[in-house]
Amino acid sequence: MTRVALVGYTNVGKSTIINLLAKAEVLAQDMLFATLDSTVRKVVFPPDPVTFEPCVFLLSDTVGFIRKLPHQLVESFKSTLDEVKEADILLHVVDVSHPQFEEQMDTVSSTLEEIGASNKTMITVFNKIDQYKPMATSDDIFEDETIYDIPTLKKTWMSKLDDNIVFISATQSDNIDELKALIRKNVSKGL
Ligand SMILES: Nc1nc2c(ncn2[C@@H]2O[C@H](COP(=O)(O)OP(=O)(O)OP(=O)(O)O)[C@@H](O)[C@H]2O)c(=O)[nH]1
Ligand SMILES: [Mg+2]
Repeated sequence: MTRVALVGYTNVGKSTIINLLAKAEVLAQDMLFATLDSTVRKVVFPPDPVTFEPCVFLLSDTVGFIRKLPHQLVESFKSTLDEVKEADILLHVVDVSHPQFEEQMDTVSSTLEEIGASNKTMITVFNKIDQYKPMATSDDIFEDETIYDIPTLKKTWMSKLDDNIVFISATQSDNIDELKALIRKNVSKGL
């Protein structure tokens, strides 16, 4: 079965997303559940309306990646790393409303590189668009101001990422269908 792991900096919304994806569509009576670690959920999306293709995968939540790991988190981080190493697909969750979200992404990327997990299929999930505040930056030379709203942001370095990116709000349930469609596309590729 395809394994999908949620990775990302701490507090970006990973647990909120696993609850969102696993709540309505989890096969509650499935006995496999009992043998799984509590942070792993079996997720079943309804068959695709056109192809009737089912979409079933294991989704694991993980401990947030941070620059300096507190001592008491080291043990849970080890099991997180195992989940990540065993995953076929990574859902990299980013809190796009955080002023340092780009640095946080770099921290996650270098951690993934260190554990040899940087070549996995990755879906980048820019979360918390509901509280994103467009930043204004002025150009030093021409003094013209660019307002970095979401559409402008998408045209920056983000446009160089592949099409596996999605902007959502997990708490407002914005664009969750788009996220599900991306997961479905990548899970079925791996079949
Ligand atoms: N405004 C807003 N808040 C969100 C959104 N998604 C999650 N949050 C909030 O962000 C906080 C952190 O969410 P979690 O799901 O616990 O984040 P996490 O990545 O699992 O955090 P760790 O387990 O600590 O690494 C919670 O207060 C959530 O309610 C969102 O789309 N918009
Ligand atoms: Mg969490």
